[in-house]
Amino acid sequence: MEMTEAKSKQKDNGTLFSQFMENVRSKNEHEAKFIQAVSEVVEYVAPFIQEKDYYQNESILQRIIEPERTVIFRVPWIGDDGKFHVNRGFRVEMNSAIGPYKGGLRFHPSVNLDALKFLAFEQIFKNSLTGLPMGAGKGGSDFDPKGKSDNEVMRFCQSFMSELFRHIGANTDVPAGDIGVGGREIGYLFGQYKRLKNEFTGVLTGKGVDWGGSLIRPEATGYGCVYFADFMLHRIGDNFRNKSVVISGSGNVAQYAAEKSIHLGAKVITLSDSSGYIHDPDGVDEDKLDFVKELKNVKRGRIKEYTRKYSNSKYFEGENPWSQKCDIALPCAIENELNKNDAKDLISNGCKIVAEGANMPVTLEGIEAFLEANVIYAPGKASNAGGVAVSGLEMSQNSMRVNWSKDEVDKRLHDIMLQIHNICVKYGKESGDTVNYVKGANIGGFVRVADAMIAQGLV
Ligand code: NDP
Ligand code: 2IT
Repeated sequence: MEMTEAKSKQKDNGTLFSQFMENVRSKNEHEAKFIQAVSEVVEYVAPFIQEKDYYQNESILQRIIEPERTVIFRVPWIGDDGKFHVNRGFRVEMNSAIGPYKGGLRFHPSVNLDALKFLAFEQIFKNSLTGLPMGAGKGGSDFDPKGKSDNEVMRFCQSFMSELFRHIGANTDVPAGDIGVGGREIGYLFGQYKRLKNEFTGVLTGKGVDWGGSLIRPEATGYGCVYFADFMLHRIGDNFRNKSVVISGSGNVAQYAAEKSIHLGAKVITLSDSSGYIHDPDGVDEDKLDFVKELKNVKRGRIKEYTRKYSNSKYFEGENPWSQKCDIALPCAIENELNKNDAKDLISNGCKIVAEGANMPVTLEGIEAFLEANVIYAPGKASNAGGVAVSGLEMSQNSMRVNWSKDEVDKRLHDIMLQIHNICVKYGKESGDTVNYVKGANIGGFVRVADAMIAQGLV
């Protein structure tokens, strides 16, 4: 039987896209995380552009996966003991179609080109969804700040910036924090940039509020993630009140996801770090959260110490929190921290909503399990966009030389998260009233950048 023209075109395109993924795999064969991130996007964007010749004729997918520029450099520094150390520094300048490169710096032993390419790729779609004029980048180093003195961290940051400064700028590339890079590191990096360029500009975000930073930036990713989860709940006539929430991580994102969950009347029962997790059956309240903030941000201690102070809680060494019964799960630590088996545990324990605070914390098989079980699942590029969104607001305030109030920034953050939610619903609507937020975020994020790339010609 002869195929209709449309069907035959569909088949050709199916082959075209499996060939596309084949090429991505062979060209980046040692980059498993990057391949994972690309295949999640292509799964949804490929069918969307099937009938749109202009995206295909202009090779948008082929161009969008290739960083515009990647810088790799040596970072030498001296330890407190007088010994020499060398780390590797990176900046992946991924896409500048809709604004200067924008994205965080990660200091963690797992940092390599693969990790940063996946993060920079995710950032394209995330930054696009915010509606703000920000392109995409990511950088960092395999330097491990754990166990280092403040002076060692300062010397490392100064050395890192001594190379990075020539590649960045307020209108070129604006780095920020990520894992292992918080207020302390941004301060040292900013100080060195200012010294080298003799310029006080908004070249980094996440700065201290007294020297160009924005109120609500520390809270933004965690708060934004909970706002997003709350919008998903509202769509099905529900909310956070009295829900039990399982959170992984105990760093910047986890702390403020916990804080906003508590504000909305939920009970946060877990937090974790790379050594294990704590379960508090009474819930982490605001006082207990203050203890965690002091423990992690000032004393730089381990989450295990929570159980010494709060005796009703229990520590699980070497485990993640996904086996705990909950209504809402917010993975806020690191990529691939929640696999298919973890997803199955959450599903069988009745979890209804998963919103990613971290970048790509759920594996592809985990996502599939959630979607099959009709768990409402938000990918990080949508639900954790609040951090970079407030970074964008910090850039605006720096350009205008003004400081917005806490309420002003929080309201803007809330509005941006709502707008992202609505874009996901628009592009992710499926049969009946269901929304596939992965589809919505990928297509919604893609369109703006792809159209800008076409408008700007072959670059
Ligand atoms: P932090 O460095 O403040 O905290 C990271 C947390 O994750 C720590 O509790 C850390 O524990 C834990 N962690 C690290 N590695 C592992 C592991 N292998 N298994 C379990 N837990 C681990 O980073 P952030 O909170 O800023 O970042 C967390 C996530 O959110 C990352 O995926 C980041 O990319 C993403 N994100 C961050 C944004 C921001 O604005 N900061 C914005 C958007 C996304 P330990 O102390 O033991 O290392
Ligand atoms: O993954 C992320 O979006 C971040 N780490 C924040 C980036 C930023 O530029 O604020």
